[in-house]
Amino acid sequence: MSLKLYGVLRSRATRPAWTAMELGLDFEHVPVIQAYRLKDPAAPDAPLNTASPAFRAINPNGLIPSIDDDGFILHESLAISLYLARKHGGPLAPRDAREEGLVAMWSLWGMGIEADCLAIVQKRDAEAAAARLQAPFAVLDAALAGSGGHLVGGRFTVADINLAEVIRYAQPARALFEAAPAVQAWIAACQSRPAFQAMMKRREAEPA
Ligand SMILES: N[C@@H](CCC(=O)N[C@@H](CS)C(=O)NCC(=O)O)C(=O)O
Repeated sequence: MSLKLYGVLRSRATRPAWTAMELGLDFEHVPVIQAYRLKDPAAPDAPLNTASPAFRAINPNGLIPSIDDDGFILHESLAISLYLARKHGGPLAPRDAREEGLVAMWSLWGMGIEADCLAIVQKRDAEAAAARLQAPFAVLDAALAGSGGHLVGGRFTVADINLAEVIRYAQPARALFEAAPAVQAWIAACQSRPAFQAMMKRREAEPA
């Protein structure tokens, strides 16, 4: 049995890496780097990157992360996290169809705000992005306040991982969090988990 995760952790690969670490899975990490971070991705001595033919054979989209789980290839960070939770079960995974719906809903909801969250961490018109995020943050704040501080089932699930790893990109916009105390408490709780901290330690050990 073998699980390979393709993608440096300075990428959306944090989502499946965190999920796998929460689940206590052994996995081989293949640090495929983004081609745009290399001077010459096609150079013979270039590290394996998103433009490398060997990686394109795994993911023809040329994007990280991907996994190879015993020959089952899957792309898209959020889908990979959902798959790992579904496969390995336990409290991280949805317990019934309703929870499955809610986990999917919050993961997809995160996709709707990802571009604005990214704009903040990447300092691209960050003020306008933060202004657009005020309304969704108010929605999330009310949802968390009304459900005991977790998104689904009153416990930490893969929905929290998927959404927390989108919301992290917005953290430089502190005013957004000050106006949404339940979001602030939730992200702090998510990020205090040992598996998150272990994943971030590995991420920070990678070249910037
Ligand atoms: N929706 C995809 C997005 C994947 C994506 O855009 N990955 C970036 C890194 S975070 C990438 O591989 N970029 C490589 C490139 O543009 O060459 C996911 O969530 O997995």
